[in-house]
Amino acid sequence: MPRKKVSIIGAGNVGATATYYIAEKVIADLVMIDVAEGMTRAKGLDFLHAGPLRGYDVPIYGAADYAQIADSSVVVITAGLARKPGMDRMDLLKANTEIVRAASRHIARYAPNATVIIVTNPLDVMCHVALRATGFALNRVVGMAGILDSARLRFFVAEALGCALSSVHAMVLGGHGDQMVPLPRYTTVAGIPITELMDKATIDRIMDRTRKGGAEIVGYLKTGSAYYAPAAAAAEMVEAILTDRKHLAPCAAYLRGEYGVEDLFIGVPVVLGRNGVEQILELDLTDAERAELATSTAAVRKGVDELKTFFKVA
Ligand code: TXD
Repeated sequence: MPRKKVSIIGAGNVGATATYYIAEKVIADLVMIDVAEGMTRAKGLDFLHAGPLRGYDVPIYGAADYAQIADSSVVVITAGLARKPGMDRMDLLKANTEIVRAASRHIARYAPNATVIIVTNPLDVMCHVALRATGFALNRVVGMAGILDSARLRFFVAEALGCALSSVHAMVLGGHGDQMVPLPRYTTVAGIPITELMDKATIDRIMDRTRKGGAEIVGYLKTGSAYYAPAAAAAEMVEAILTDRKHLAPCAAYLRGEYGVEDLFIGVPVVLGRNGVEQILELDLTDAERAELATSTAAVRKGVDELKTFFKVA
């Protein structure tokens, strides 16, 4: 069976790193599209040169021309501006809307059967832009945030308990922002909720560090945002979809009444498979968790409303 094609729009830090991680899985032919044509061509060649050493043997092509993404099964949009120190994710709204909208129109034209994974910030709002601009079915547009946020939470829990990362599973709901909702009751070590294993002060500290995980890295980097873990999260989503893995993880999905939310992309547990978002799971939440989710949802709603005002998006 011929390998499927995966295209990455934006060959910057997240896009190029995700391309590299996917190449190492040897599950797809790869195309990177970027307005910086020389840079994307260079990275494509560089990745090919690494193939003999790293043990992957897949075509990887960097280009500026969207025709190259033809018939991709999955397209990941990472194109856009990255957050600078002191800059809120919402500050990126206007610039990145134009970029994501243009990319989405090209995807609809050249890869009409693709599932689209959005990475560009502000994440939940950009999902909305892509859904409208592609005209794709609701299950075919999904945002990457919860897998990254829960990976950070998993690391902090494993570090605090001194246990293996692979034993820790975590759940983070809500928008991808400081008001995300990490859920201690649904964060477990070998099936044991961390509420049974740690005191409240430790849990609160870990949850706070998870919420600020992106900002902590921006603070050190000064001129950009995290990209190794974000790229790994995007690569995991690509693999789940391409290999029909039915992977259950938090992703930004379009809600139609689930969790009491209508017409908004919010991070919730989903099953990722060949058809994109194949299921949305509704967890039982306490009143406090529900209230946190409502606050997070309101922040995303505000972004979408601003978007509608600026750009007359439906
Ligand atoms: O959890 C998450 N969802 C995120 C999101 C985690 C990390 C980064 N997150 C966001 O992803 C970040 O706030 C940005 O909005 C995107 C991309 O971050 P990255 O760190 O990769 O930014 P870079 O290195 O600046 O790369 C962006 C690339 C760069 O090469 C530009 O030339 C390109 O995007 N770009 C374009 N490509 C194609 N088409 C257009 N119009 C375009 N404009 C810029």
